[in-house]
Amino acid sequence: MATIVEQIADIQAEIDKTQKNKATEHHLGKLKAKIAKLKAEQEKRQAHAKSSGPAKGFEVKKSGDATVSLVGFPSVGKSTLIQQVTDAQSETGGYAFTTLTCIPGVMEHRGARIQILDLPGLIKGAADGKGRGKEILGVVRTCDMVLYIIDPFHDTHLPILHRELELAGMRLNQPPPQVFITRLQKGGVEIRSTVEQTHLTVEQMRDIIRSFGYTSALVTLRVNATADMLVDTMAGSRVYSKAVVIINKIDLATPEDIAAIRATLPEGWPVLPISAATGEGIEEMKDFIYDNLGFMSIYLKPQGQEADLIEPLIVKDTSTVQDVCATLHRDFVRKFRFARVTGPSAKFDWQRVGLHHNLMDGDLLSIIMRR
Ligand SMILES: Nc1nc2c(ncn2[C@@H]2O[C@H](COP(=O)(O)OP(=O)(O)OP(=O)(O)O)[C@@H](O)[C@H]2O)c(=O)[nH]1
Ligand SMILES: [Mg+2]
Repeated sequence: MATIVEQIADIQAEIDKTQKNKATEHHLGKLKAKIAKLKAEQEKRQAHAKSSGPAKGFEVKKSGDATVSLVGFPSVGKSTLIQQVTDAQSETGGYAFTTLTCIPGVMEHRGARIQILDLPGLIKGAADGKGRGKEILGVVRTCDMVLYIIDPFHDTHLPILHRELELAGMRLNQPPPQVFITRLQKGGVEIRSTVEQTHLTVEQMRDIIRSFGYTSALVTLRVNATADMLVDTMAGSRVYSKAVVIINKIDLATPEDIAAIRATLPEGWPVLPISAATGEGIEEMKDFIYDNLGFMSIYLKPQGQEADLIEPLIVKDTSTVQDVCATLHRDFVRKFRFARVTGPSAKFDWQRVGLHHNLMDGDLLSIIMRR
């Protein structure tokens, strides 16, 4: 009997050689469902085998307002880059696998403390454990954002890296699918849909759901669901986060080289060319990271005191007054009366607002509480 790893590899090989089109989607979906089930089984066994947490050299103590991981092939310049923007001492070298463990550094920018993790180079087969791939991907999964680093001379790198992350259950630059599945005791698999379904028939969907061992379930679809979406929702261990791309070593490239590599990147992904060696683009990169993490700075003016214009509060850029109150102290929500705002989100200075007001970067906020 083949081991789980062999079984997964066999099924993956079959997926790879199957053409992707409407006629094969259901078949591929079932194969992917099988892999998802086998992986769940494998993770369960591994969790039993070693209960001691991350491998040595890969235990990361999270710090700061967000964490970003550097993901790239060996020798693309990850360690050179982290040295440019943080205080981390990560060895660099002109040979592959200079970095062997996870090395954290902190970049302070626009009032935010952003933790950056230097990692060993990632190679093809990483998701199966090649080159400490499992340890690396385990760290990448826990981060707020993936910073892919490529150079202008290898247009195959990004697709390979991206595939390894996908195999490790990461879904980047895409929202979780609007698919909701609740297991039921009886009644079979019922599918309710708010939009037209063109990818799969109801019977094919039932088939995929049943292959996870669910005989009865309520499935609610708010999207035109693909087999991947069903499998991802059933598998449950997917991580949805953001990814950006840095093109390094532009000091060695012509503008044409850079344009050519750019043209191969997925549409709509944030991209920035830099040179970690000469420092070109490094200042822009700090803004680039900060902006893509989606932060904003909120200045606080305690009631009856001067505003603190030196140290803003760094919060997610989707935050409302209530979110800010909640980060400060639970009393701020419980005893909240109203707030006053001056700045980009205010119609006029010291506009009176409630808990659901959406704040904007650079706002000055004063919270008025009940006594
Ligand atoms: N010309 C040029 N060389 C660079 C640049 N960035 C890094 N290098 C060189 O590329 C080599 C590899 O750099 P590292 O920073 O060690 O690469 P790494 O991605 O950390 O490599 P691993 O730790 O092995 O995965 C070193 O010789 C660096 O000096 C760059 O922007 N331009
Ligand atoms: Mg390195």
